[in-house]
Amino acid sequence: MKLDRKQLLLYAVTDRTWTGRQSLYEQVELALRGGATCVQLREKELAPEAFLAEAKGMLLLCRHYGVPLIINDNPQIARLAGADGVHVGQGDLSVREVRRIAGEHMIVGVSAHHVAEARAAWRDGADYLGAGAMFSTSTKTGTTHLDLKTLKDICRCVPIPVVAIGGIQADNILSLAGSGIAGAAVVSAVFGAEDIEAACRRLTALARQVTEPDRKEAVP
Ligand code: TZP
Ligand code: MG
Repeated sequence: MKLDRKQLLLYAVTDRTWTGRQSLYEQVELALRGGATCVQLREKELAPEAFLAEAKGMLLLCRHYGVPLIINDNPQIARLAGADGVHVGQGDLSVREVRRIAGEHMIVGVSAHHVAEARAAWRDGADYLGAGAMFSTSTKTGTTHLDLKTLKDICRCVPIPVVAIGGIQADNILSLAGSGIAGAAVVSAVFGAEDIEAACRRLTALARQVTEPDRKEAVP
């Protein structure tokens, strides 16, 4: 599956913190019903067998909605599950190593925090970049703040699409308008929402305003 920048509009990154009343699978389905355009399965604690079984189930779900499934960090799981891509951070495997393990056809996303990292990731063959943290977040520790100018510079310095990440919510996403991003990657404002489907509807409409500045649309 080749990546289109439109598929990055609302990039839902999973987190089990808010499961219990609903399973992660049910939560992802609500996000997809609400318009999430990409799903990243981010599992930091799960044993490999459970991770693989979950990835296979999520892939069927994502296929049903015509949305790519990206696996965080783990190209082996991505290959075995038949997922569409892998996302790696600066301290993880290189793009080349990911493709060697998971296959040349894989979508590979790389986290970048400044122009030099962005250009290096693009030269290495990344298909898209994740840039952040744009706002304060309690979902991930040890993040560094990335200002709007740096986000713009990153978007301008590479020909591949960029998603912003980190603390993005309905009440701050519009401040990213004009930065050049293809979309927003969101964890807590999706999976921590009381009504995940409604939260995604709203975030998707707002993200369209950010990525298509001339668009006039009612936001639910
Ligand atoms: N990478 C940079 S910030 C972040 C990740 C995975 C966490 C984003 O989570 P949230 O809840 O959308 O702030
Ligand atoms: Mg990582």
